[in-house]
Amino acid sequence: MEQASVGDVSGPARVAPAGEGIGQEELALAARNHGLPLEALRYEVTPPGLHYVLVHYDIPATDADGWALTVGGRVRTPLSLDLDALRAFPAVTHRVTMECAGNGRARLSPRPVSQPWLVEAVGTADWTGVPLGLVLEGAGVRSDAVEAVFTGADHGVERGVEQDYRRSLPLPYATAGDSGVLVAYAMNGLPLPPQHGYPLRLVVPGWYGMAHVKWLRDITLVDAPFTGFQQSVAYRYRWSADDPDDPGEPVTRIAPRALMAPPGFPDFMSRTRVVRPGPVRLYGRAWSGHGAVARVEVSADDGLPPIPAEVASPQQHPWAWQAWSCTWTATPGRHTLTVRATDTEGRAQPLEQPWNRGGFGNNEVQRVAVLCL
Ligand SMILES: Nc1nc2c(c(=O)[nH]1)N[C@H]1C(S)=C(S)[C@@H](COP(=O)(O)O)O[C@H]1N2
Ligand SMILES: [Mo]
Repeated sequence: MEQASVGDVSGPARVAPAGEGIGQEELALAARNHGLPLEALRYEVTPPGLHYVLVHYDIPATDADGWALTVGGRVRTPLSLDLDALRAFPAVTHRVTMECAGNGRARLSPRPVSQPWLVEAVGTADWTGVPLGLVLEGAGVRSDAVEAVFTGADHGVERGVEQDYRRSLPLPYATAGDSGVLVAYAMNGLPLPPQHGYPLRLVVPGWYGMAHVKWLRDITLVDAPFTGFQQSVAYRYRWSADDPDDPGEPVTRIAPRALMAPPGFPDFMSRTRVVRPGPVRLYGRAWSGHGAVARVEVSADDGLPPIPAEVASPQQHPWAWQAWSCTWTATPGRHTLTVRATDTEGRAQPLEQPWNRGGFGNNEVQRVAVLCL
């Protein structure tokens, strides 16, 4: 009998040729991994079940009883911490906006074939847990440690590589108090739901979702940069379509984005918004992993000057999205509303797609089709 291998069911990454629509495999992923219904932008903290979800493999069977987080590698004292041991540390809560690095991928042309997000892979939660620095302090980080590698309890195969989901963060960034990295055991004051990492996950404020390792079971400190699949193969910006040797640049922090809660009411199928003439309050949320959002502008039609929006102060929650709002006077006809965020570092959302082979960080401005009756 011929030997079977995981490569038989797990092909290489590919970009859809022109004209190839979203296929069955992408549909299957989209049905598992849901986004934030955009009307839920009305909530500062995303209600349970409306936060986006992304799971590469399966949600693993995990049980808080008997769960142990092991800490090892380049440490003086390897640890095995159960949930009670973690809850004995002083608890910290951070409000964090999390976004999938693949958000916007399905709007790219040509389209990288993967989870086909449009713009909705985002959510905000209050995460409670232990600062990573405190956990590692207990283990005693050796001076030759350069990175911490985080392993989840889920297992799968991806592009022919069988693996546990695993990502790393550089030291000392990972343990610095002001980076806000948490080993979290609660979401919005309750134990983590299964799909969000029960019983433990990493939270890395300001970074795209792939860094926030769920079902966290092990932290290993290493003396050389980690080169696992999710670090060196996946989650790289590769700007050229066809250079197979391009190592790419790592995907890290979240690029700025503003989203609008859809105004008026929708058509069931086309999702086109319908409004009546007169003042329409437009509102939504905006965020950036590089700092606060300084400015949000809405333009109601090409050629008209943009409407500046009021943007809420980020003061209390520096890692959470900021509410914005403005008033638009709708006139009969078809309109395209465009919303654009600029952060305090001067990064503005592009008007055209920042294409890359994995379809990461596509923060091209949102455009909302509206019919005014
Ligand atoms: N163990 C594990 N952690 C993971 C993932 C995963 O598949 N396995 N997916 C990552 C990705 S790509 C994203 S975008 C976020 C999604 O987190 P959420 O489902 O809680 O929104 O989890 C990250 N952490
Ligand atoms: Mo993601």
